[in-house]
Amino acid sequence: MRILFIQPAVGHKPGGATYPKTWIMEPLALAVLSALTPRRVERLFMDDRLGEVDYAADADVVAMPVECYTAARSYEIAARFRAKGARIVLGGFHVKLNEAEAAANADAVILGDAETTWPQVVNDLEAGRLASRYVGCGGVFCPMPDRSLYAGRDYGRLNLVETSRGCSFNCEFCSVTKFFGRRYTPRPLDEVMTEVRSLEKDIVFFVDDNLAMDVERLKDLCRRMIPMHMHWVGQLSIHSAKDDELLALMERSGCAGVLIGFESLDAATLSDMGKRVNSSNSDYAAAIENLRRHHLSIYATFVFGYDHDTAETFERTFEFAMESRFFFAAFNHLVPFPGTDVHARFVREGRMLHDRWWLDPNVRFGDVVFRPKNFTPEGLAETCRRYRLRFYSTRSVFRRAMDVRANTHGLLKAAIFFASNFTQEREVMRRHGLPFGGDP
Ligand code: B12
Ligand code: SF4
Repeated sequence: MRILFIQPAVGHKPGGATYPKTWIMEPLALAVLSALTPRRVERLFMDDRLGEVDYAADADVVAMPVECYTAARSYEIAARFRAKGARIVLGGFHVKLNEAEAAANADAVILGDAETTWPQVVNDLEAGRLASRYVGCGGVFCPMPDRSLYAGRDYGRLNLVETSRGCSFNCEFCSVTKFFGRRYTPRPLDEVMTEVRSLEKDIVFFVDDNLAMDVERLKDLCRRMIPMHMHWVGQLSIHSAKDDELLALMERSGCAGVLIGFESLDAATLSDMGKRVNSSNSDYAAAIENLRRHHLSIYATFVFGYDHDTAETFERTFEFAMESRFFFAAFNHLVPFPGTDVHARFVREGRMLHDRWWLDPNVRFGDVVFRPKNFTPEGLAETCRRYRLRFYSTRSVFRRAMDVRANTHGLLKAAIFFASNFTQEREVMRRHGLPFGGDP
């Protein structure tokens, strides 16, 4: 049996435009699937983001991870291979949260993790008795993802590693708690470190939804990372920035920077978002100062389009982002992902502009798909785009570079700061208007 693993893109702009480079990282879910596949099965791998889908390939089975933004493209690829007789197996966030839709485009859907489902799927495929749905029960991590899958492809300097899954907060716009339930599953740190020791690259992206869900465990991870002399980045919530022992350990263990969802400066908006962890840790300035003291760069993300947001909210947030000298900042508009509470609310309130916007050929990446209160949808989308470009303008990059402690501390960090910030303007334009689906 021959299985073809495909990492789908969001879509492709016509005319051979380059896919957003910062979105192209190792597809970890596929390395997990590959590791769980018995060696007797032949494995092929293509990454659509690198323009690699070859519809002439001979495969018995095509397996793809599906996110909301990649759903249209995944279904398009599935249909082409299905027409040739291949069996289609789909898994990932979007599949669990939109089972009926995914099932209509597949022979089997996997709801949840691969670790407790995929070995059975492969057995059933070989025996010719594939079921239409498999439900993962969670709690298990693949001990060693098969990174040989990535051979011959340049995925840049980061290795992606999981140390836990899920988050017990429940923000209104987030898919994570809908996928995992409000369940946080830590992975044994011995297993994490065995994987880290096996890596060929020296920068690790810990992809956990919230690395600081268990602060004592994160300290333990840091202690184990110190002798590795590697660099790492990760995402965590703001409450962790109060813990000086943690920040000192993060610095010593090679943490270069963290992504923090600040989301909003407005208490009423944080309350609407259900972002309680931020509401109860509202001294952002103190948190930022603590992180900078430990030379930790900050990638701050903000969400705009909630009912209290106005044009003034953007200006105030921009000024805050500049004063805080963030390494990166994301000016995102609210996206009602299907399955989330905000999507259900907007449907109830009659504010969605499209039914299944993620499959609508008239919608592009960057479009606002609901009716905001104080903006037109186009106005909100355009304002986000304007502020992204302003944040990555040359003037802004030099102003933010002046934060020597966090952004340009040491030659290597300074080089990374300038190189990555100066390419962001182009990245913003590459993402903007990207269609959902379409061959390169
Ligand atoms: C790392 C990451 C990224 C990286 C990309 C990494 C890469 N490979 O290129 C970066 C930072 C570039 C990124 C970008 C974006 N991301 Co992102 N990302 C993640 C994150 C944090 C981890 C993903 C990961 O590697 N997990 C580890 C693997 C092992 O887990 P997994 O993918 O869930 O797979 C397991 C199961 O789901 C299942 N499974 C998955 N696929 C399949 C397929 C089959 C056949 C089977 C059997 C099983 C199976 O088995 C796996 C092992 O158990 C997730 C959050 C999360 N918890 O997953 C968000 C997440 C996937 N991203 C999200 C979003 C929105 C984006 C962006 C749109 C953000 C933006 N505005 O720019 C872009 C889109 C990029 C794109 N699609 O091209 C959302 C998707 C929401 C949704 N409903 O679809 C998530 C869920 C975050 C969130 N809080 O909502 N992202
Ligand atoms: S803290 Fe982050 S990962 Fe957790 S629910 Fe909120 S947005 Fe999602």
